[in-house]
Order: sequence, then C-alpha cells, then structure tokens
Amino acid sequence: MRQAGRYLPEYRSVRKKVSFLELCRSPELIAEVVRQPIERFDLDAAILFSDILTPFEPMGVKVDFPEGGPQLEFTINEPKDVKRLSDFDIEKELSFVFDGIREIKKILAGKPLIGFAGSPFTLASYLIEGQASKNFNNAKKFIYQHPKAAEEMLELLTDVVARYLEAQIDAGADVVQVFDSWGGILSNDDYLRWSARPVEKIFSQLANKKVPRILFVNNLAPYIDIVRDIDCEVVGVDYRMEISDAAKSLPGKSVQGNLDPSVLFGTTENVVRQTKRIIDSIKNPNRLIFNLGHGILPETPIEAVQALVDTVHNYR
Ligand code: 1CP
Repeated sequence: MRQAGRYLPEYRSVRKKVSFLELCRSPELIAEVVRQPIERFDLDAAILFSDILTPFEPMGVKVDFPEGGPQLEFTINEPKDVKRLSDFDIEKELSFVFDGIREIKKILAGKPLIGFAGSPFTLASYLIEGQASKNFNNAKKFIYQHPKAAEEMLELLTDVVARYLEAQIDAGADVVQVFDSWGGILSNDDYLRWSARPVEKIFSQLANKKVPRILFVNNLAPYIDIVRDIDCEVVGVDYRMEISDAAKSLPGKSVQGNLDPSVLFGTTENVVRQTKRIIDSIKNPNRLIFNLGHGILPETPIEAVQALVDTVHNYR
C-alpha cells in the first residue's frame, strides 16, 4: 500500500522535479518510482503507481493535488450534475497508465504487478465531496436524497472501473485490487446495495481474465458476511480486526494485511513482534499475503519498514 509513498527520500527527490500529476502521466517516471521500493526492500510484489482518481479527468472532472491531497474542479451536488460525467475511450485517454504498466513489467524480473482502481462507491464519494472528508456525510446524504441519480452515477463508474481493470490486465497487470476505502461508512444494508453489488459486478466481468482479484475494505469487520459472498480470491483486511477472525469468516479466500501502519513508529522489537503475530495467526501460509492494514504514512521511519520486510522474509 503506497509503496512509493512520501516516506522514501528517492521518491521525494523525483517529486521535487515534477508534480504528482506529471508523475502519474509519465510511463518512465511511473516505472522509476515503482522500482524504488522493490529495489530497496526486495519486496515480493509491486503496485502500479497511479491514483484511484486518475479516471476522473477523462470523465470530465479535473483533479489537482495541491498539497498532496485531491481537489476536484467541481462536485456532484444534484441529479443534473451526473449528466456532466461522460464515458470515454479508456485505452486512449489513459494510455499513460497502460504504457506505465508495460514499462514496469520490463524491470520487475517476473515479480507480480498489482493493478488497481477505486470501488465505485469510493469514487462516487470523492465526486460528491470534491476532496478528502472525515465522514463523507454529503455522499451519504446524496444517496438518500437522490437514489436514482446515485444509481446512475454508480452504474457509469462500475462500467468504467471494470473496463479500466480489464485494460490494466491486458497491459500486463498480474493481479488487480479494488480499494473500497469509504464503503465502510455505510450501514450494513446500504453497504450491500451501494458498495458490494457494484464490486461484484466488476469482479464477475473480470472472472474470465483469470487473474487474482483482491478486494480491500477499509473497516471490513461489520460487512464480513457480505464480503464472504463476493466472488474474489483475496480480501484485504484493515488493522481494526484480527486477521485470523477474518480468515475464519472467509472460507476459500486468502487474506492480505493487516499491520497497523502506526506500529512502524514504535520500537523495532514491537514491529517484529506484531509482524510475527500476524504470520503466526494464519495456519496455512498460502492463505496470507503480508501487508499493512492501510496505506503507509508519509513520515514512516525507513528502518522500521526494513525490519518488517526482513521479518516477513526470514521468519519460518
Ligand atoms: O503504493 C503506491 O504508491 C501506489 C499508488 C497509490 C495508490 C494505490 C497512490 C499514490 N494512491 C493510491 C490509492 C488511493 N488514493 C486510495 C485508496 C487507498 C486508501 O484507502 O488509502 C485513495 C483513497 C486515494 C485518494 C488519494 N490520493 C489520497 C487520500 C485522500 C483522503 O481522502 O484521505 C491522497 C493523499 C492522494 C494522493 C496520492 N496518491 C498516491 C500518492 C503517493 C499520493 C500523495 C501525492 C504526493 O506525492 O504528494
């Protein structure tokens, strides 16, 4: 998660020369910042460098990242605004992503590359709020005030995300991950309707591509029975629940996670202890992909990341 994030000096030095958007649009620079953490830590897989909001601009909504966080040019406030969102030629308008994937594949020496997209509900939440938000209340209000328009918007986003991930796989992504970062603010039945159903549709469209599909849900615990029924190979587990409980509730699926990123700010002994605890808690090692439970924080000490990776590589 955010391997190429702002905690790496070599990433910050690339970012000194170009803006975040320029970086996301340059296939050569994408490959460069994906390579950095793989080379430094010998990680076992890479994640595409881009953002979940990358498809917004060709849909008609410009996004800027003035202080690192997203800022949308306009927001969806009422039903007629949904008409401003348009379908687009994914291969053409997002060619820099697919060229980036092809560049990355040249340097990964067989290590798998994870492609990704935001879940339709998470993307809709940003379209409604226009920026980061604590509780995405406007997004929740919108689905109650304008359920028809919300449905229309989610249908469009579902179709875009499915085709976007298909194109990432065609360009060389070996695995795809859907980030459902904000579905976790919804009541249980709303989660099923507004977040899980669109993801199910995307995953069923990808089934014939035969690549592993990962669903990351930030705040998974309340919805785990819903997620159990979604057809996918791996579920990303945030840091709030025990990963062994998640695995028990998700028969037939692997789990990915779930170290709290803040643990990396404590002692090395504790990083090692917590890492081993997660590994020990999953009996069948083939069912665990070790990862953080959410994105790595910008000021994370590199020595802590090194201790974590060494522990995962050398334990057992
Ligand atoms: O590991 C990697 O670096 C891969 C690239 C990556 C990924 C997978 C970035 C680069 N962003 C993301 C996913 C992403 N982006 C998510 C889903 C994961 C999650 O739940 O955190 C979300 C919600 C976003 C939206 C976004 N873009 C935010 C969060 C805003 C919020 O609401 O809190 C931020 C800060 C960005 C900008 C961004 N994206 C990526 C980076 C490295 C940055 C910082 C920009 C910079 O360098 O200044």
